[in-house]
Formats: sequence, C-alpha cells, structure tokens
Amino acid sequence: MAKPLQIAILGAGIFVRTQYIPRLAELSDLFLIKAIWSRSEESAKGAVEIAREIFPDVECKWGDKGLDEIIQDSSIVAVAVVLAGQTQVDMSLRLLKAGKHVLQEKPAAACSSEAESALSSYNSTLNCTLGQPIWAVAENYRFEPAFVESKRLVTEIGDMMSVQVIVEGSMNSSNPYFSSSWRRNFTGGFILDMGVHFIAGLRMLVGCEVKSASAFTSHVDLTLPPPDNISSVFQLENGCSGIFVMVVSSSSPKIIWRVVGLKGTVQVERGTRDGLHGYSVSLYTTGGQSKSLFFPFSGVNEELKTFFSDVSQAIVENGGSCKADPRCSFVEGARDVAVLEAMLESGEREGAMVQVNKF
Ligand SMILES: *[C@@H]1O[C@H](CO)[C@@H](O)[C@H](O)[C@H]1NC(C)=O
Ligand SMILES: *[C@@H]1O[C@H](CO)[C@@H](O)[C@H](O)[C@H]1NC(C)=O
Ligand SMILES: *[C@@H]1O[C@H](CO)[C@@H](O)[C@H](O)[C@H]1NC(C)=O
Ligand SMILES: CC(=O)N[C@H]1CO[C@H](CO)[C@@H](O)[C@@H]1O
Repeated sequence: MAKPLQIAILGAGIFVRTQYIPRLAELSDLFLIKAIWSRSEESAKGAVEIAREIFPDVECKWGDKGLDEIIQDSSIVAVAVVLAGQTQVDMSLRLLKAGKHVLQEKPAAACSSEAESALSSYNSTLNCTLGQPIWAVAENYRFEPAFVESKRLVTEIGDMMSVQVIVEGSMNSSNPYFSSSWRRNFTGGFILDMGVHFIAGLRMLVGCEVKSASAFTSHVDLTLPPPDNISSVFQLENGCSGIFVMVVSSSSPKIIWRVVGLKGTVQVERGTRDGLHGYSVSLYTTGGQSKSLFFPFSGVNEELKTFFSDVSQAIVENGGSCKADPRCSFVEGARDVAVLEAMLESGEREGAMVQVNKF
C-alpha cells in the first residue's frame, strides 16, 4: 500500500473545528493530518484536541517557529490554508514557493488587484524543478452535484433570456460567524465573504462570464458590517442579462438561482428533504411539464477528494505537467471575487456600470 499523503492545516478557528476536521476525517484513508498550526498556542491546541480523535499523531504547531517547521518538513506535501481572508494569499504564496501544494479557503483574494499580483507570483513558481505546485481554492459550489446537473440542464433550454439569483441570507447573532472579526473588517463585508459562493453557482450554471454590472447597495442592519444588501443588474458575455440580489440577514431565508431559456427554465433552490440539507433542481419545459430532483450537499467532500487526488497525481508524475481540476483553480476563485468587486464598486458609485476585471 502506498504511503498516505501527509498534510498540515494552517488555522484553528470555528471553520476548521466544525467543518474541516470532520470532513477530512471522512476521507482519512486518503491522507494523514501531520500538523495543525495557529498563530496562538491556545487556539492550535484546541483544534488538535478535536483532530486527535481521528488522527492520533497530529502535532500542534504555533507562532513563527511552528510555521517554519511546517515549511521545512519535506514529508508535508500539501497544506490547507484556512486563515483570515486578509492573510490567506500571502501565506499561500509563501507555501507554494516552498514547493507545497496548497488548498486555500475562499474568498480567493480580498480584491482583484491582489489576485492579479498573486497570480504573477504564482507564475514565477512555474520553472521550479519539482514542477509547479497546485494552488486550489476551496469552492464547494463547483462540486455540488446539484450545480453539475443544472449546468447540463441549462444547455437543454435553448437561448438564455434571463437569469435571477436571489439570496436572502440568515447571518444574524445566532450564526457562529456573526462575530468573526476578520469578516467584519473585510472590504465588502459578508456580501463578499458569502457572496463568492452564489457567484460561483451563477457562473457555473450559465457557463460563461459576467461582463459588467450595475448595483445599488445599502446598510440597513447596523449590527452587520456594510453593505448588508445589494441589488445588481448584470450582463453576461453571451448577451443575456440578469439580476443578483443579496440580503445578508433576513427573517425568511431563501436562496434561488433561475435561468429562463427559450424552451424552458431551470431553477436551483436551497432546501431540505428527509432531514438532509441540499438543493432542489427543477426543469420546467413548454406545455407546463416539470421535473424536480433533490441533491443533498456533498460539494465539500467532492472538492477535497479532487484536491487530494490531484496532489497524488502530481507526486506520481514528479514534476510532469500536472493537470489539476480547473474547478479548484485559484483563477476561478479570483473570477468570483472580480464579479462581486464590480457590483460593490458600482454600489459605491450609485449604480454606474462597471466592467468586471478579467482573469
Ligand atoms: C500566468 O501564466 C499564464 C500561462 O502562462 C498566463 O496565461 C497568465 O497571463 C499569467 N498571469 C500573470 C498574472 O502573469
Ligand atoms: C437567525 O436566523 C435563523 C434562521 O432564519 C432563525 O432561526 C433564528 O431565530 C435567528 N436568530 C435571531 C437572533 O434572530
Ligand atoms: C482591519 O483592517 C485594517 C486594514 O485592512 C488593519 O489595518 C487593521 O489592523 C484591521 N483591524 C483588525 C481588528 O483586524
Ligand atoms: C434587496 C434589498 O433588500 N434592498 C433594500 C436595501 O435597503 C434599502 C434601504 O436602505 C432598500 O431600499 C432596498 O430595497
């Protein structure tokens, strides 16, 4: 049996404790968590305690010294970067330059100019003798079976006439991320941090890029960082237009994507069935016919499996041109950020039309 991959996790916050460790535990036949790092010893210890139930030998690392040890440990081939949005890109680049494969949490970057300079730094690792390390951004929506199926259905409904994305979120004080200090200090607030998922879903469904956007934003719920609501009109490269509405905190949560074509309509709606959270995908065709399927969430597992399989492949090929799944690529994550950035900029300029930066 091949030796399992050894990985490290940078970050030990709520998301690592409640999401990463349990999801990684389900895939523990694919790799071993060798170390968990955090800036502070206390936080690293808290996460390590949880991880030890499945990975008994996980080491606890903290501070600059702990980080150097991870970077210099050649047995650690891949690192998950799950830190504050403001620091992730610098950290990822540091690891990539040390030859580690990186899975970074979304958002890919704080803005498109940061993404642009990050990409050119990443390009400079191209000639590295070990081959270019993989830089993946964790965007589970691109792996959700509901979106994979809906993308296929959209190709069956003829010319696209209209697209609607309506997100009425539930980010109130009951949510564990409500008090997250980095999210509150992030330009674009929760609209950017959470919005990248909904834009990823939109881009996947329509299968082309958003070209330009115009938007109004406002700050109504003063317990949230600004802006907390946005209403945008956008145009796609295929000429079709659409709307993106996002309310960060509403009392009646609803999340829906709808693509209207000449021969039918595809709708994806977040919901639950038989106690499972997931998405209902419906296809409405001419003559009033419709069919509906429910897909429970599984995108996070799919995305993690894909990353580890890409890393194994890269190691086997040992420097050969490694073909990581493009759905994980940093550039895809950067494109999601660029769309929201254009909408937010338009909001600041009272609805002026803004072109989306291209990657
Ligand atoms: C990085 O390299 C790719 C492929 O060579 C190229 O298409 C892209 O423009 C480069 N990006 C930057 C920001 O230098
Ligand atoms: C927050 O939103 C959830 C979901 O809508 C709701 O169940 C909960 O009661 C809300 N909590 C507060 C404090 O408003
Ligand atoms: C918030 O962000 C600014 C600049 O982006 C930074 O100078 C400041 O230290 C941050 N504050 C906190 C509490 O993270
Ligand atoms: C989408 C949405 O709810 N937009 C609202 C944001 O808040 C302003 C008030 O400041 C409303 O006018 C918008 O309708």
